[in-house]
Amino acid sequence: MVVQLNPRTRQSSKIMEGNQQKVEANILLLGAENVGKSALTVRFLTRRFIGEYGDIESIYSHSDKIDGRDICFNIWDSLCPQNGEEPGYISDRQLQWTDGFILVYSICDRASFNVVRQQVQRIRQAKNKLSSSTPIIIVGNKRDLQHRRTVSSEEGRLLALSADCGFFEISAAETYHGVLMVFHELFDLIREARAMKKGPAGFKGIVRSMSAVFGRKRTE
Ligand SMILES: Nc1nc2c(ncn2[C@@H]2O[C@H](COP(=O)(O)OP(=O)(O)OP(=O)(O)O)[C@@H](O)[C@H]2O)c(=O)[nH]1
Ligand SMILES: [Mg+2]
Repeated sequence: MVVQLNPRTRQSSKIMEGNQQKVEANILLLGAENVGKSALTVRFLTRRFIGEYGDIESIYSHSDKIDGRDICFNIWDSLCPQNGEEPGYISDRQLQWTDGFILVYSICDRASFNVVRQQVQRIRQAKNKLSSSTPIIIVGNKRDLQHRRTVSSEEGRLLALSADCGFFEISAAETYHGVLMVFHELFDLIREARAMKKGPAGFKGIVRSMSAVFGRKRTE
């Protein structure tokens, strides 16, 4: 089962995106050590859960189709900061690269929930370094380990509500579907943020492409 909270409606992104070009989205996974960032990434890329992932930091490219449109996801599976940086640290390079964040904690690890809380604050305070209002999805992972739960669903949901983030509780170990929902919901929010950023120019774009269609008809 997946618990979900949508921070905003989805309608505007669908209205604002007119053309059929391939769309790219850079997605950064953050969170404390051992919470399942790599498990989520690998589940999304391969539909599989393989158990152990090692200490690898990578950026993966993955093509997908959403609503008949080709999407290229670039997914940065980060490692918890080493080199003496504090656990919630996010580099400027990461902030500038990403179009959307997935912040992962484990429902059995309260310290990892606190790291996500810090990271939400950092992202919200770093507005000037981000290209636009960059969407965040908070993910409580390891939902299959109910007997070891130390963070309630309610706490996760409240944190998300307070900072205008999406929220899911999932088990990367048990289901592919929940992971898919996380990435697709974030992609919807990214499209929405881009459409909002475009503002009136987006509308001009629509008018331009309509006149191109009418123009072509007249010459046929
Ligand atoms: N029970 C359970 N275990 C999981 C789940 N997701 C990941 N794990 C396990 O948790 C451990 C850590 O998973 P990783 O995906 O390597 O975690 P990570 O956040 O990438 O860890 P670092 O890269 O070291 O920061 C592994 O042993 C996984 O098998 C889950 O949903 N349920
Ligand atoms: Mg990892």
